[in-house]
Amino acid sequence: GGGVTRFTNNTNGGPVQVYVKDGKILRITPIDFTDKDPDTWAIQARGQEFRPPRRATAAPYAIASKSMVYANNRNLYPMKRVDFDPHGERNPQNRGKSGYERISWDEALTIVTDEFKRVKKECGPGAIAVSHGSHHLWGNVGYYLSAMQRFFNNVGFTRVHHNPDSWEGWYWGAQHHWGHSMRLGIGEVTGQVEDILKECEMMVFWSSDPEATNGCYAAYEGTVRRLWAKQLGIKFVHIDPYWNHTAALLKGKWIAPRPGTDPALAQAISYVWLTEELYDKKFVAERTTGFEEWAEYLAGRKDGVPKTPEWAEAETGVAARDIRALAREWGKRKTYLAAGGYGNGFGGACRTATGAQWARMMVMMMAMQGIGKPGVNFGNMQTGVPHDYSFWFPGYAEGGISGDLNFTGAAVNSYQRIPLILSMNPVKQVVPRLQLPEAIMEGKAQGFFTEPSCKEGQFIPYFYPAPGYSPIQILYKYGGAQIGTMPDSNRWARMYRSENLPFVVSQSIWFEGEAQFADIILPACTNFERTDVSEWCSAGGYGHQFFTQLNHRMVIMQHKCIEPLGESKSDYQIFLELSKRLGLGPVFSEGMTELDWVKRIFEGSDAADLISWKEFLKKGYVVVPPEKEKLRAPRAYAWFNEGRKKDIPEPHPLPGDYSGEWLEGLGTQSGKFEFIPNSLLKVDDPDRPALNRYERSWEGANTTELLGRFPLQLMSAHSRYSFHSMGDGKGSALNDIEDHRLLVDGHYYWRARISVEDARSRGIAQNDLIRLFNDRGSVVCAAQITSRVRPGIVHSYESSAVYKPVGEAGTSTDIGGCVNILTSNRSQGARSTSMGPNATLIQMEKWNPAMAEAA
Ligand code: MGD
Ligand code: MGD
Ligand code: 4MO
Repeated sequence: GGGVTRFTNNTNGGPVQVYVKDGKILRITPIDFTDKDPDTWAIQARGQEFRPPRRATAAPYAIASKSMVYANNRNLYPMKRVDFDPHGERNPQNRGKSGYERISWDEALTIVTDEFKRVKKECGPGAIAVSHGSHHLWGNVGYYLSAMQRFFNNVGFTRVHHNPDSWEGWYWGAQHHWGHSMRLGIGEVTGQVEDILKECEMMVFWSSDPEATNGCYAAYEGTVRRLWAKQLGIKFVHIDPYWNHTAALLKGKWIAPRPGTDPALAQAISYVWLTEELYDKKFVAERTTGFEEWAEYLAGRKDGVPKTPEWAEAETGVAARDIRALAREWGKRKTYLAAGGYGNGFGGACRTATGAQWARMMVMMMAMQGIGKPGVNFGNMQTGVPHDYSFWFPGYAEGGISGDLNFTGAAVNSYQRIPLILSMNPVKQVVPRLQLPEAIMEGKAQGFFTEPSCKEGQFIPYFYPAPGYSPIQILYKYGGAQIGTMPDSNRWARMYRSENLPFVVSQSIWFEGEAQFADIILPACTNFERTDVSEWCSAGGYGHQFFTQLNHRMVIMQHKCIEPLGESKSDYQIFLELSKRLGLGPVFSEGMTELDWVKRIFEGSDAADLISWKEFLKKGYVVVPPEKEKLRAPRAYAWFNEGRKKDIPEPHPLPGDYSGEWLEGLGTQSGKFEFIPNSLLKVDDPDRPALNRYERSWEGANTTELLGRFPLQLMSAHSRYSFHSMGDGKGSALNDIEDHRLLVDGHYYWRARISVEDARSRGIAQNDLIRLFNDRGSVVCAAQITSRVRPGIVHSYESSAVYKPVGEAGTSTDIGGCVNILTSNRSQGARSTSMGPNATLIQMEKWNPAMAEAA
């Protein structure tokens, strides 16, 4: 009523309803179901029935969407840096210093396409590099893997190749023991919820904080399920140097190892299992290889160091009696291991010097415990909901309208179901994202691929510049989060000032982070200002079946709720306009509008079997009915445990990756779980020995020399409130959460959590501004003094959207809160391209703005 229209849309943190009046968003709310929506599943266990509430939850950054749309730093008009002249002086050294002037769309687009043509003619293929984030506002048409990929394939571009940052240790380590390359090394995701409710007695959360990270994209869907586990009296243990939000909600035993020493803790637990015969001998004998050699290592038969709880106490700071008690209880009870927030692997302590060692230990421990028998598995109630796994709607990594069969997951389903003109990038040069600054400034870089089709793909190195290709001349930056999100990120600020980079375009929604270094800014709009369609929490690709985290699968019409603000345009429209100037307009659009594409995707998907197009447009969403109880997907790894062929609904691994018959065994050479992986034996990598022996972090509690100057270990986890940079800064409502940022003298400072003891010894009081620093840089945060961290540890979040140096960019103190300025860019191994930002030592002191001049 009152001229208010209710639309729907979808976000990284849940689907929402959007109330609009007079072309303005009034409010944004989560979706409650009606009686007309299909039934909700229920599970009977231990004499009770468990059924989730009939609604969709929403994350803080979803609810804050309105303030992101109307942010005070929206890019509303095309802009040109005042002292950038494409036909004269370009002044790259002034990027980030000089201001901007408004120009017309026509002028902006012409400058960009003229530059494309110029560098292609003058320098040759590869001169245009494209750098995007890992994430995106939700959708299948507007996503970077969709419209952007389609456009740049038609231009030809050097891809800035992402390391598997969400999966690091799992990808480079764990997958060699148990396969799962197509999930980048993490495990199967079916049946865990029912199994936990029926069988499980204890859950060990190991660097797992789903109440902060929601697994990924799943809002608070898993919370109710974890509360069921609590209600059933399942015992909880939390292994995390930070008393995290999940621990605070569920309670239980807190074990706080020194960051990065976790592999030692895991080895001591395994040692107790070995010596006290608390492991599954039958499983180990029949389903695994290499255990004898591993057992010898644990017992210290060769190196003379038995991996006892006392040995681990010295490394980890965890009392030997606690380690022994945990090992005994774990060995005797039916236990689930939650590794990382998603539970089945993915994240956790994988982004540190010892990340691959840790992820390897997680799967090796589960192999000792006989994974797949009732009540013994990976999980934390985040995955394994009883869904209809046969229902298909494309996830974003299935490439949307890209038509790209090589680089997206389009070849799995999309290309057969959603006909479109295919596209392919003729440029084979790639550059590792983690070394983009070196590639530009020093002219060379080397990387290893994120390659999901097999576990050996990661061993193949690539080099920049690639033979026959031009060095990068144009950086086309889509979004601009990386000073907040990439390790040792002052490098990015320095890169932008380089003479080697004649042209920088930023296609961004907000003027934040890296956007201030662009020569031309093309203003994009949010998903609330354009049309799209999507399934909630469906990633596709490596994130196969991510929707398993939800209580209900939902396909959402992403209505265009309001007109784009100012002169901003959807990314699709920007790429269409650029295509037109390259003579590629119809090839890009196929004569279709964004709404036409949405309809094509909808009609190619199984959603069209559930609801008519008209009804879908009107209602805005459709809930997928749950699978009938007797058809429910089986428990993960039950097939492997029981020695049967694989019977769970996933298309992994590729047929050629089985060593026996199709569906027989894991994706390893032996088909068994390999304690000493054959694939690692073949490469002889000193940083990843086949025998997963404990190696200390290169920057941590044992690097005594550094520790003298920088005695604190910095942890930079994922923000509970924003989704990386999305939702942070920009005058968003999230700024008002004092746990996220704190307003001091008109500036919202990023938070750092420090211990009572470290605060006292430095004269720091609650909410004081503090300067965190090391040899790499210096960042100011507002102190939050808390007992949730032990002395010696500073806990903060990565991913500040705001980069605000007080002096020279790239060297001076940042008051925006980009703690990644402090983190180490060292790869976890010389033969991998991986990040280990949690291996970082710092010092801190009180700060006041007057110190800015000195810094
Ligand atoms: P995002 O914020 O996801 O971060 O790091 P990034 O991928 O760098 O970046 C998305 C960018 O795309 C933003 O700039 C956003 O504004 C832009 N964008 C989003 N939607 C649109 C759109 O519709 N149009 C346009 N034009 N732009 C859009 C994430 C990365 O961070 C990840 S995934 C992990 S797992 C790592 N975690 C991590 C850590 O644990 N510790 C430390 N220290 N660092 C970390 N960095 C990594
Ligand atoms: P992290 O916050 O990096 O999240 O999900 P995760 O990788 O699970 O780490 C989880 C916990 O590990 C933290 O509580 C941290 O204290 C602990 N930890 C860190 N180092 C160590 C260590 O050495 N030992 C031990 N024992 N614990 C350690 C990441 C996932 O989250 C990803 S990859 C993405 S892209 C999404 N990002 C994201 C976001 O940015 N915001 C929100 N709200 N949700 C998100 N969900 C996703
Ligand atoms: Mo990630």
